Amino acid sequence: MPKPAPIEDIIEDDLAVTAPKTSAAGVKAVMVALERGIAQGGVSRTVRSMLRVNQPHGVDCPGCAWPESITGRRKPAEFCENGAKALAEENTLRTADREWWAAHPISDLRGKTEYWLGNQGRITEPMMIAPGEDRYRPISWNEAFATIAEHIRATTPDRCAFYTSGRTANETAFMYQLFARSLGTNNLPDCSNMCHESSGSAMNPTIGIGKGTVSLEDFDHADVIMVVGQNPGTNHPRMLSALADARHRGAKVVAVNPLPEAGLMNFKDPQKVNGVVGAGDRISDEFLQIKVGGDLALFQALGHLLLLEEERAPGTVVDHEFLAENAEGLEAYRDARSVIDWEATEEATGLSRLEIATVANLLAKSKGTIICWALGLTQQPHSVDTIREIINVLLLQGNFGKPGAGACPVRGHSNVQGDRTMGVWEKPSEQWLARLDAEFGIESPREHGFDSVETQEAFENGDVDVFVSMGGNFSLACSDTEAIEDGMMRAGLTVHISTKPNRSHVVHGKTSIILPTLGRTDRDDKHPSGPQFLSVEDSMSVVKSTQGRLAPVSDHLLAEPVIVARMAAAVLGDDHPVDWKAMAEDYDVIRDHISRVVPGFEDFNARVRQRNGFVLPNPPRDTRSFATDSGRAHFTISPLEYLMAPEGHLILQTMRSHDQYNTTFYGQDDRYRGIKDGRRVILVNPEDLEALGFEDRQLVDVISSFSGTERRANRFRLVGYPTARGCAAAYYPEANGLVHRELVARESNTPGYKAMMVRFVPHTGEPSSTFDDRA
Ligand SMILES: Nc1nc2c(c(=O)[nH]1)N[C@H]1C(S)=C(S)[C@@H](COP(=O)(O)OP(=O)(O)OC[C@H]3O[C@@H](n4cnc5c(=O)[nH]c(N)nc54)[C@H](O)[C@@H]3O)O[C@H]1N2
Ligand SMILES: Nc1nc2c(c(=O)[nH]1)N[C@H]1C(S)=C(S)[C@@H](COP(=O)(O)OP(=O)(O)OC[C@H]3O[C@@H](n4cnc5c(=O)[nH]c(N)nc54)[C@H](O)[C@@H]3O)O[C@H]1N2
Ligand SMILES: [Mo]
Repeated sequence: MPKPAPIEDIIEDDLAVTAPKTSAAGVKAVMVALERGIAQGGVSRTVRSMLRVNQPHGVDCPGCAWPESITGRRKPAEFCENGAKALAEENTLRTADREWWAAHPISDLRGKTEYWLGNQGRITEPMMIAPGEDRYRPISWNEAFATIAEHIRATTPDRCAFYTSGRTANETAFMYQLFARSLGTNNLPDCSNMCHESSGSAMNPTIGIGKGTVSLEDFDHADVIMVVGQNPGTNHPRMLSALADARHRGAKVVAVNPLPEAGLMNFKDPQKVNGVVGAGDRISDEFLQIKVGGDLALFQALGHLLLLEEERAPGTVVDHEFLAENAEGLEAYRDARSVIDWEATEEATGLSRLEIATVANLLAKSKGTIICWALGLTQQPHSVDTIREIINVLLLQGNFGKPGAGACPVRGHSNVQGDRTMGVWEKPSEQWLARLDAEFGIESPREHGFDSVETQEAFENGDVDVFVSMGGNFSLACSDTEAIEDGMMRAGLTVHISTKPNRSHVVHGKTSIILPTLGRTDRDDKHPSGPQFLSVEDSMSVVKSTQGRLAPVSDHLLAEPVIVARMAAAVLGDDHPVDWKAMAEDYDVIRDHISRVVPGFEDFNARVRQRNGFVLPNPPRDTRSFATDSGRAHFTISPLEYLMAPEGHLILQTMRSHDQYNTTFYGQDDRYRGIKDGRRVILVNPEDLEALGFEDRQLVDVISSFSGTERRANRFRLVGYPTARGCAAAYYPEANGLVHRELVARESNTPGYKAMMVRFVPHTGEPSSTFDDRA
């Protein structure tokens, strides 16, 4: 197939808006997926990769972390429109080769949108730009590793940071954290810091695990499933089948969201006849259109109502037996929840008392409740408290360790959960470090390292000499876009292990190196012991293998574990106790180490080769045990807290469109929300538009206020949209410049991407930053 034609950039003035869709998926979704795949990589590559996705011994979809069934219900095609787009992105035959880099001075690339950058294709060989140079030039792998070693040796480990994006496989992640710790730092920020950190911070101390406590099969048994702060139609489309099946069997589904997301309303299963022709299945029985940030108030009210009902009919709601055996703090919780300020609750949630009571009634009767949540809950100042209130409500009815019940934080990146299991964390436990040290004969540092917001701060303060990024697009994923870009450009060396060009490559350190790597779907067979595979862990703690089979677009790509091994060997020298080379040559060697260091991975090499992989131990789910300080689950008490917009302001959340994967854009549309050919939009309730004196489609500049400071982002178009009153929504990453770095969730330090206070002024025609210039 000839190299596909270059893409056209986004022209924001082409924006078209139609009514939001009321159902997700269906045949249209399959068509879109196939078209995108074929345009990028041709028919044969597309079909070959799509048929192997999420099948036993196949390739794990690089899209999301939603699991496949391990009990045999797997469909012949276990992928969704957006997973297929993720594959198409990676399988593209477009290349950003040395001629391409030579033709584009860095000043040009800085003026391009991320959409344009990402669509230039796969990077084909290592590239470097040094101080005084105006464009990237090819270098050899040896020269790249020698340069990295020189920079790292010239500084101290605490001035180096090693970022990980969640696509990184288990084996790579394990080696990467081992490298950082061998060097002497726990500066291991990761995308989890910006994502579900709040979930871990709430769950670890209360139930003794930072992961979900349900399996996919629990969806077959639950009476009530709540989907809170999550847009599965776009971000976890395969979850819709589980919800539709549950509803058919009689389970009630409750959606809680400021937006009436298409996938939460109706679902057309492309694998079923009615999905092809009919209106599709209804998904939600109840839809609570909550105000952004109102969930803590909602779950406190639900707790209050459940306790009232228990008082009315003792023994029917609260699971006293479970609580007596497994939990503590019920008395205090009951006292705290015995009173409620309904006026404040209605103001916080934007919901009526009746709406909340309807859901409380469903919960009271439920014998098994699953509560699912994602980023709508994790990226606000009071996020950790909100999630603790969910845990409280689950505990009351004993919703742990029984069929059809549990906590289900739905994870993002396909291996973000596994990366943490493999020790990518800036706050490792002593137990982890001791096991690592014993296995390898090294001495890991004990001092905790930087998380991602602390890394941002270090960049801004000039405290980063070397930044290494395993995947990801740090500058664009962070808050405070201008400040992080500026900080990154002052670092000594930035190194990006990447598949495609992105913004972080062009707002680089004084010296910058890009190391092009094989992707999930690429064949990894240049090893003395033959072709290699890797492994991942999904959102429900299932570990399984993943193996690509497609021919790489270039002969000069290296696999991620090989890159880490060669970098580590170059930096740490020949007499280092870790045998990096052996691990790079045969990934079974890495897995053998993992089996001795990571609990639950015993006999890893054999078990990962089983057809459906294996399930990690999950004490709350398996045996109702809670590894907290006291060995019991904890109720917690938080004051009522919610987001309050000052006069003339709205609460702004940022979210993903249907055509993007985080900072990667597949296209220019958000089909389900009816937005076409444009991304610089702010969705606002028409009544708020009127109250604030703005017109639909008016061009505005947006000003966010935080703690006496302001951030500004220019040239957005207002779009009247049925979001909750008092709230607004914009796309990530266009609106990231509006998020002040210090606006974070307490305890988890996750950026407040869904908690900005904004006002609008008519657009003045002045671009405010480089980022806006590219509109
Ligand atoms: N196709 C595709 N798939 C993806 C991704 C992608 O970009 N594209 N990203 C992956 C990653 S890394 C992640 S973490 C996940 C993200 O998955 P999601 O969490 O679904 O992602 P967001 O688009 O941020 O959507 C947040 C949802 O929460 C709602 N929301 C916002 N604020 C509030 C609030 O205060 N309360 C409530 N109840 N709801 C609120 C928004 O309206 C929106 O529906 O998806 C993963 N999967
Ligand atoms: N405003 C706002 N900001 C947010 C969020 C939000 O909801 N709102 N969400 C946050 C969340 S949940 C997350 S997870 C972060 C995401 O932050 P990141 O994980 O840093 O970003 P991604 O966009 O997922 O990374 C995309 C890049 O990964 C590289 N890549 C793709 N495949 C591979 C591969 O196989 N190997 C390697 N080495 N590289 C690869 C490509 O070069 C691509 O440009 O963003 C956060 N930022
Ligand atoms: Mo994420």
